[in-house]
Amino acid sequence: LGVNPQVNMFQVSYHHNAMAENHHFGAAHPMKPWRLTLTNQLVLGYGLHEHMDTYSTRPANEDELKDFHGDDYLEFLKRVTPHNTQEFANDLSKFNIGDDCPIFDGIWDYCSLYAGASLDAAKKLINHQSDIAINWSGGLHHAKKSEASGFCYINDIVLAILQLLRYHPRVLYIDIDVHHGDGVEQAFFSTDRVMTLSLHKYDKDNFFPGTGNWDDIGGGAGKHYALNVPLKDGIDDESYVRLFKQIVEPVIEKYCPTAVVLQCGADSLGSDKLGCFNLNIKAHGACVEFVKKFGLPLLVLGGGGYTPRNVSRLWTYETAYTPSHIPMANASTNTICVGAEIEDDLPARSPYREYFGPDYKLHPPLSKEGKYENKNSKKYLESMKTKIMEHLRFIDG
Ligand code: VJV
Ligand code: CA
Ligand code: ZN
Repeated sequence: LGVNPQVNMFQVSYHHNAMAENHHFGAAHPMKPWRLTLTNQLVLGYGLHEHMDTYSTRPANEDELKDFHGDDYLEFLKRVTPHNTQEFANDLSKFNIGDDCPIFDGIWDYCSLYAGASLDAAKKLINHQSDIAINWSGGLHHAKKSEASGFCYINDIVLAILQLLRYHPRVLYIDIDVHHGDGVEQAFFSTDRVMTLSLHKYDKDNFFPGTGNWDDIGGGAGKHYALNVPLKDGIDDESYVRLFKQIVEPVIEKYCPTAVVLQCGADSLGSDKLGCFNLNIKAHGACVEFVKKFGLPLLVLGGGGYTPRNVSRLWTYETAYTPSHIPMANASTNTICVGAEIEDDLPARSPYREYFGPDYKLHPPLSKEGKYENKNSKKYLESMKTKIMEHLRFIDG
């Protein structure tokens, strides 16, 4: 592990609580909170905690959650258990409880912990106690005011942005999860104080949540302040990173955000159990690095990611990469958040090493030739970029 403190210009805070990881959505459910245990073990295994301020997070309290969520919905989440679910029969459909969002043991603790972590992280940025704040347990972008959706119950992102808005005039939200960041977009649909940008697989009828086409742009005072980049199956490293940079740079230059929230859903990686893109870890990380280099207060959140070994590889790499300011050409290998260069060989002594075989590498090839052919032509991607540029003409920073 090579860390050069001279080039480590960013103070990074890492918000973590092992309690959140011990929850189970159900045996066969794709959302597996223990992917966070795997991530934290790798982060510790590489010694990255020595280069960050690590905080054990506390649960958010009900008043904090009420900043966005409905009282009756919160009351329901607080009281419902797998054993008393029958008593809440009328509420289940109202709050969209079902296969995607089941009731499981400790659901309230789980939700309040990941939300508390995002709120703590936002407050570190507000107080200038950190430049980059990381919460891998957050990023649950589908939750609505009074409705669970897509494995998300409490929208920690909306809550964190509401905190940032107390001190920051303009917040930019960027979402690289393979799914549309619909809950965050909806919450800030009609304000120009938050710009939301989501890149995602879009197929109205066959891919969740079916929203986020290019003509979905916000409304009222927020018209042109919601941006969506609908993509097709199989997008590769080069096209994704190029498109991301081509869009994010002018967005930041035009909108002039004073803080940025980045949802780093790992289901946009190749070989994800639910995803359909073809990205490798370095390409996903290059997007995080690109955002980091603007030097704005940055809240880094998790999100989707359904192949736990790759989720943990990615978020470890992005943790390492988050505090450096080393120009890419000079960085000999891999450094995103803390500016630490971490080896491709995974730490030798790790309690979960068996999950990473047979290669035991940080960067196994994830893009599978033929699995998802790249259906995004150069021409299509160019046209999506052009559409975004047209909306940006309406923005005055
Ligand atoms: O596609 C859907 C909705 C259905 C109805 C419910 N059935 C279970 C699945 C089809 C139309 N939901 C998506 C939700 C994706 C949420 C992504 C969340 C994030 O990454 O953006 C942020 C954290 C979906 N895709 C796959 C599944 N649900 C799925 C759910 C299961 C399952 C297998 C697949 C739930 C339980 C079990 N297996 C046992
Ligand atoms: Ca997205
Ligand atoms: Zn997702």
